[in-house]
Amino acid sequence: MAGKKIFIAGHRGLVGSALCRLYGKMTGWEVVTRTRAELDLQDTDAVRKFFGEEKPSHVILAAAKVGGIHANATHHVEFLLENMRIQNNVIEFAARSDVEKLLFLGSSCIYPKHCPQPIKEEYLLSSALEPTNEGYALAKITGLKLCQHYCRQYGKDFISAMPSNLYGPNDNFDLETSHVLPALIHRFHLAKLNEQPTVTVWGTGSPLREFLHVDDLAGGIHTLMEKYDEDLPINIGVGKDVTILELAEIIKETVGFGGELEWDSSQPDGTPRKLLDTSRINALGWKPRMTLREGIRNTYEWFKEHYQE
Ligand code: GFB
Repeated sequence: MAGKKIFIAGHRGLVGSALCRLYGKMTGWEVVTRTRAELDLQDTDAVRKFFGEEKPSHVILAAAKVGGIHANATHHVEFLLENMRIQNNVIEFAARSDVEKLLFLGSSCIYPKHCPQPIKEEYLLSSALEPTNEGYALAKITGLKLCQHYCRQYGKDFISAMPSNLYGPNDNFDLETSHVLPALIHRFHLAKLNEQPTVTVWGTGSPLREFLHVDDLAGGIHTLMEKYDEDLPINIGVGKDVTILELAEIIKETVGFGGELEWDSSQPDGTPRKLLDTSRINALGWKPRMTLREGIRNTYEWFKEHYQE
């Protein structure tokens, strides 16, 4: 087969940069990327022009407006509008320019707030969503449904992957808008530097979360690009979870902070648990390699080398 040209949309982000690290090492793949200044994925005409000129054979849609529980709970309009604009443009013009395969990235937050755990893909839309991220979840559900119907109606090999909570290099570490793992790395790091007696952690500490390092995710995505062509979304996760309290204690130890934890119960806990059933992707031969402690160590080292206050 002629050399494959893959467009990695969102290449500077947490997931996109991990995909570039992986595909950049592989022979037979030409990687195409565009910064937001070069190509605004919310601009329909610009996306149409890009696909008409570049004609990638493969697309991984890892570009999105993302954020932690506080950012999501206070910006449903932006999470809905911007993500739907991005995914509608990329998915439609990938279909119109005969892209051979497209993978759309969703999130474990698309599943109902209360459903049996671990969560199987068929539980989608079986009951109400978690309110704090309804905007983002609805956008991601429409994206996976658009791919599913392009597959069924037009025979497009457009697949959707639903990862658990992610972390790793190039994450957003902002104390207010980021996800819990990078936020706590940043917060414990500052507390250690400033010799603070305590660190404040949001919520009660009792929710459970499943954390997958993005370099493991990238391997899972490549497995799906090579071996998966069904119209059902497919989960990618590590198959076990930890409480926010346990996570905070691992990060406290990794950073080397000697003080105490304080809990800010004015902040929401969000969904109580969202552990993914990963038996379908495991059956394709993929499983994660990194333990949570190794992944947090890797991420903290990256943070110390790159993060500017
Ligand atoms: O990672 P996180 O922001 O998002 O929050 P979700 C996870 C849990 O960590 C919540 C607690 O119970 C928070 O109360 N937490 C404790 C903190 N301290 C902090 C902190 O300093 N920052 C943050 N952010 N949380 C997201 C969705 O839900 O999951 C997104 O909102 C996306 O749309 C993402 O789907 C994967 O895991 O609750």
